Amino acid sequence: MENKVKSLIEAAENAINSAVTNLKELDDVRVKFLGKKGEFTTLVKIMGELAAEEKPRIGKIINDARTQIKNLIDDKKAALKAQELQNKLASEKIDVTLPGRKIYRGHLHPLTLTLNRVKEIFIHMGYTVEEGPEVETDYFNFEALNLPKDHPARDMQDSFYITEEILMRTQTSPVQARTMQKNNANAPIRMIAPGRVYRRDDYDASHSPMFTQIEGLVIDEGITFADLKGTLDFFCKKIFGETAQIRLRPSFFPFTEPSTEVDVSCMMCHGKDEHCKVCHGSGWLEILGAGEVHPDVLAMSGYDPSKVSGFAFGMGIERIAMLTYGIDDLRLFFENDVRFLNQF
Ligand code: 2NM
Repeated sequence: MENKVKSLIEAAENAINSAVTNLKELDDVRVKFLGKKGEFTTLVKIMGELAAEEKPRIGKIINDARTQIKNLIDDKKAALKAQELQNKLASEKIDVTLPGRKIYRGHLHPLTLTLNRVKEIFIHMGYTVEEGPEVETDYFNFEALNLPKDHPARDMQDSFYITEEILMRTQTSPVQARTMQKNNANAPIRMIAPGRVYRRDDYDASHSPMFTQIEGLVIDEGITFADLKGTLDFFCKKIFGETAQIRLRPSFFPFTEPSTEVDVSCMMCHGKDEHCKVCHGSGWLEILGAGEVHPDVLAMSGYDPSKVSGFAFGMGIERIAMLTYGIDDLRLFFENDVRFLNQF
């Protein structure tokens, strides 16, 4: 019996020291030796067959052995737990001295940046910002702007018609007509209308069937062509720099009379480089159309041309952005290649 206990201790010692590599295996050993159906339970059962005088001595031996094995298991358990913590600390170790990972933030599109700059200049001068629908009626897009039914700009070839009477707006001027009609008669207006416009055009480096326009309208008593000139001169100096100059050439628009095309002095070469890629040596860049609002346009929207007068202007934001950022292909704005967009 004593030998049996001795070999049991040895077997348990061996199992704990060599076979066990984790807590689960250790628990298996515990069950095998100390569990309800384990080796010691069997020993205790055999004890019943011993002589009465032998029982206390053998009982003590068995109890001591059980305590010994229990202690071995507890020690091993503590060692395994310490090792596990050590492994966890090693695997989760972080180097707090490493530099942080860069987080890439998005930013506004170059056209939005340009549009915001233009808007800000006019807001600074007291203009309101008005918006209107991109799907327009023939009436607001053409009729109210003095474009008669047989005007070539109304050709199906030039506009995206949805029905006979509804089309994608070809300019933002319908917003001006809507604002005038919404107002009390002859109420002063100082507004800009930014937004997308649509024309049946090619898609190449300088044309797009969709582009961004900003138009302006000022109406009040005594507004003259000098106000138009001063306003656009101020605008060009703000957007292109204080050395910018403007030049006006006579032109024609159905909704203004007289009408003018506005050029700004070349900000790349200041007219000094005959090979300049931007102005091609002319020294001037065409950037705006403008004029005094046609009396019929005023009258059609409830304003009395004998009491008030006004000026209006329009420009393409893509063109302004191309000039200010030095971009030579319009399509870059619409194709959203991040290698292009990241530069702004
Ligand atoms: C341009 C050029 C000239 C213009 C006219 C009007 C309105 F509604 F008052 F009649 N809005 N915008 C206008 C005038 C637009 O764009 C090149």
